[in-house]
Amino acid sequence: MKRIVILISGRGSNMEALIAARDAGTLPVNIVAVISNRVDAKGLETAAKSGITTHFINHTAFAGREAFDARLAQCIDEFQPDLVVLAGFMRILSDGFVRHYEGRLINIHPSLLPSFPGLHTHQRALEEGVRIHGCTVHFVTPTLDHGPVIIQAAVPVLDGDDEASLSARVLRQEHIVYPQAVRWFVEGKLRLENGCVRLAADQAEPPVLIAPEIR
Ligand code: NHR
Ligand code: GAR
Repeated sequence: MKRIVILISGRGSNMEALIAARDAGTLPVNIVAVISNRVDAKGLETAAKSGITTHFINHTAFAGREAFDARLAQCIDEFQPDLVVLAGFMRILSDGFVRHYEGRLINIHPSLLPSFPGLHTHQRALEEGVRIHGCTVHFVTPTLDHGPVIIQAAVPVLDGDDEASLSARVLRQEHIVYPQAVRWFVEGKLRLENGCVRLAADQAEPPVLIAPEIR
């Protein structure tokens, strides 16, 4: 069974969705470790309760990004993962780190990239007045939030939405598309080839999800 390491910084609901899919038997994967850069990440507790090995690496204890990333990579590599999954991980990763995991490092970002890279995506979507918003799973490359897209889910922006209602609508879709992307990877249907996504999924599971959801 393929081995994955999950990196988190907070709540860990995307991590939970991966654990739930594994427990339901729909995601054949060995979650070998969950690593957080924040000691108070709720996801650390959740992971430990599921019997998963957890680590905390305090980024503020390092002189700079490279030093933190080197320690992080050392910790990850001890688990010999096939795939490293960023799930609400909030530290920008240096070029060296990203190159080391080329083709085996993925992220979920709470917008329809290339719109709204970076932080505060839901607030910015509301301010721009877009009618469609969503999330993107992508391979991580050195350029922040610009890696090749694996799968996207779109949701409507509704009159009266605020950051809470919109982010909740997007999050429900995140919990569907992230397990799907990881499943494709561990089943050998997904890989990065010359900087492009190669996906061998059948038509029953297209790499786009349009949520008609109006709540
Ligand atoms: N690293 C690289 N090189 N490339 C990407 O595409 C990355 C990445 C690291 C994280 C996740 C990303 C997101 O999905 C991600 C993608 C953190 C920040 C950020 O500005 C931006 C984007 C993402 C994650 N972080 C601040 C920093 O100085 C800290 C913010 C905080 O701690 O709250 O690192 O949105
Ligand atoms: C998710 O919405 C994820 O897409 C986003 O943070 C939330 C984490 O929630 N990620 C980023 O913004 C990365 N910079 P979770 O901890 O409950 O999975």
